[in-house]
Amino acid sequence: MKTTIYALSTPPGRSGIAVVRLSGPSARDILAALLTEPYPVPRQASLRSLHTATGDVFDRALVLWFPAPASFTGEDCVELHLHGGAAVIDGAITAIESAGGCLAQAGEFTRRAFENDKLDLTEAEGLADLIEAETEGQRKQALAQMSGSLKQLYEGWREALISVLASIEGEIDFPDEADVPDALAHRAYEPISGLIFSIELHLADGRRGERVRTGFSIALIGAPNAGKSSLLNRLAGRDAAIVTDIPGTTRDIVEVRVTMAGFPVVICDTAGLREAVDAIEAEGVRRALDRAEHADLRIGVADARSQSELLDLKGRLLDDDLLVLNKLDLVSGKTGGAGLGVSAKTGEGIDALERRIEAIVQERLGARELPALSRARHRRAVEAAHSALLRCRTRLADAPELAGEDARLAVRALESLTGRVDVEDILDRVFSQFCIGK
Ligand SMILES: Nc1nc2c(ncn2[C@@H]2O[C@H](COP(=O)(O)OP(=O)(O)O)[C@@H](O)[C@H]2O)c(=O)[nH]1
Ligand SMILES: [Mg+2]
Repeated sequence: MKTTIYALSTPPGRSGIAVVRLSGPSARDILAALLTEPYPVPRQASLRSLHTATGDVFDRALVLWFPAPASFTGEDCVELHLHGGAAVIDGAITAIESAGGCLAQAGEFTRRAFENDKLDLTEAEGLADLIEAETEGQRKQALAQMSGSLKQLYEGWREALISVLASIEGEIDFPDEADVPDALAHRAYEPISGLIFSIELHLADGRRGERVRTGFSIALIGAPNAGKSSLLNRLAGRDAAIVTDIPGTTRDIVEVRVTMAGFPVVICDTAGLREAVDAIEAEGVRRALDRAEHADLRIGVADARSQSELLDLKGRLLDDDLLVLNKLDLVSGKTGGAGLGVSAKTGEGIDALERRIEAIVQERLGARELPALSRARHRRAVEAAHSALLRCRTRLADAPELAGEDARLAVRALESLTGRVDVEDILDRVFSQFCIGK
């Protein structure tokens, strides 16, 4: 028999209300052990005095009773909306433990909900992301995923593939019927190609969903003293990096996390690019180049007075990157339109630069019609399904048995996404990221 678990589901510490949750076959009896007044009606908040085993009243609080299966976990559940003081919570824990409750592990409530088919693995991940969400864009993506956007997509592919698999297997079972091999290749080719196309669209999204979760990265690069650190501080709204007039001040990468267009953005200040004067600076330059290569966007910063800095940066930036001409305050007249003119010193042009960055972030991360895969785990499984389908398609005409095997592999890859097939290590990894009480 399953244990009955409990946990404090609100953060520890003093608060107006603290919620302790119970789930499992004894949840009902444990609540009964705390009460002397009538048992609450299902799903209705009831005010009750709560007692420890020795008869001590530890709180007068709202209690909720959710009989299975209409609960978050699908099991009998109880919620105690206690007053959020340490002694009250201690009293509740003592009373619950002496009535047979066991402290839940991280993510155990959600894992039970998953085991009872209340949600699939992608929805559980969406729930974890929603709890972690710090920006509006993250919230929207997490909420859509928690509501089944990825599940529907993957389940739809799986169903389509299973009907293709059925026709391939029909062919293997009745090989003698006239002209069937050609018919099979004919029947299966189109739907498999359609699936391959949808999967390729899903994969080729510039890692949008993963970036929404982890942050869009921007690297500031340029010559020493161009004003990269000053610009970082402007964008961050605080003195994050040291600014001096000594070239080569910045060596380590300084990262600042900001929210732009509702998405998390990580801006990195880097060492100025030049022939380094010592080993430390050389390492700084190496790191700067490495970061620039892996960033989602590079912002080249040049001193607006220097033609050579401008030329050097043009060689380092990609088409979609930004070029900023700094120290506009020292230039008389215009900058000639080669880049965005700003002054990190006076603040001139910074608003316009921020709007440009926001537009880029919005364009690259903003919502599309298709839901975005949001984790490396999804990408690996979708890629596995994709390569199995490519093999399947080439084998349709000549080797239907092998094609069938490939189609089955693709089905399995899709099923590992939603957690339909048991992949214990994946489950452990997904649920251990939750906090205790969720
Ligand atoms: N006049 C002026 N000086 C600037 C501006 N931006 C940075 N500086 C100065 O240029 C020097 C180098 O700045 P810093 O941000 O450390 O450049 P970095 O080496 O690219 O990080 C410092 O003395 C700054 O005060 C600007 O827009 N106008
Ligand atoms: Mg610097």
